[in-house]
Amino acid sequence: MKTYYRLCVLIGLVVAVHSGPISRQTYLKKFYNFTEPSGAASKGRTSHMSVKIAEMQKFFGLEVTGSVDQETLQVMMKPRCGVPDVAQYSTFGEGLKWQKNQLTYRIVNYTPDMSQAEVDEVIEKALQVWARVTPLRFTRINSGEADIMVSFGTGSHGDFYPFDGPDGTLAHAFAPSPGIGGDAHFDDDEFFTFRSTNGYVLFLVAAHEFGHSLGLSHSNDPGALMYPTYRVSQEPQQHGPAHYSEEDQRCPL
Ligand SMILES: [Ca+2]
Ligand SMILES: [Ca+2]
Ligand SMILES: [Zn+2]
Ligand SMILES: [Zn+2]
Repeated sequence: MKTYYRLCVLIGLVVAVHSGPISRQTYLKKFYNFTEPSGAASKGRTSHMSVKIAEMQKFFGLEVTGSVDQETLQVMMKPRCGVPDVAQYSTFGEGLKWQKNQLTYRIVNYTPDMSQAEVDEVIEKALQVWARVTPLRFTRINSGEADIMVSFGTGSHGDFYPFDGPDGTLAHAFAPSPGIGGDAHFDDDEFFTFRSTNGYVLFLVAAHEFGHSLGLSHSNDPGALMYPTYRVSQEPQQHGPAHYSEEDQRCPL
């Protein structure tokens, strides 16, 4: 029995270590196209890594030192979008545009965190954010392939970008193109919420992801909707849970 107990503690520790904060290396690989040089170039690896750290520090307006200090580490640990900040290197795509203004979307499945009616409303409102400022119009379909397929999944979920459990990456979306292009995936290991402060507000995450679905990449303006990390403003909540964009639009929920 005692051995069994020890084993459980041990397994618990292993799980805790593996689900801990993302390593700096993984972060730079995922979001800054850090690649490990092959062969004996371990010195090259260190300097290549510090170039990538500097790139990340520059993007977030941190002091550019090329080494991971406390402030840099704090940014790395923030929950964020899974699309890289240097999108030109990524198969998520960049600079692509839909060749039409009438787009379809389909909600493929639902999160258990919210009612289906809430998810439907959130997705529609998040798309309307973009319909208001572009010529694009969105029509929902319930079967077949839509331009923007919206789905919830955990871990490996059918593309080359597995989710990572609670926190870390919250969602990702692909730039316009046929097939997976335009599609938005949400990590269902997160707790999503309609409007409470407990959990990630799905509207904020979705409105950001749909920016990628329409071909936008990340902005380094902390006030912009396309800023890569998740945040909710601390202002009084008269019109909704948060304001989210550089045009100071307010959440319509
Ligand atoms: Ca698609
Ligand atoms: Ca996650
Ligand atoms: Zn993003
Ligand atoms: Zn995905």
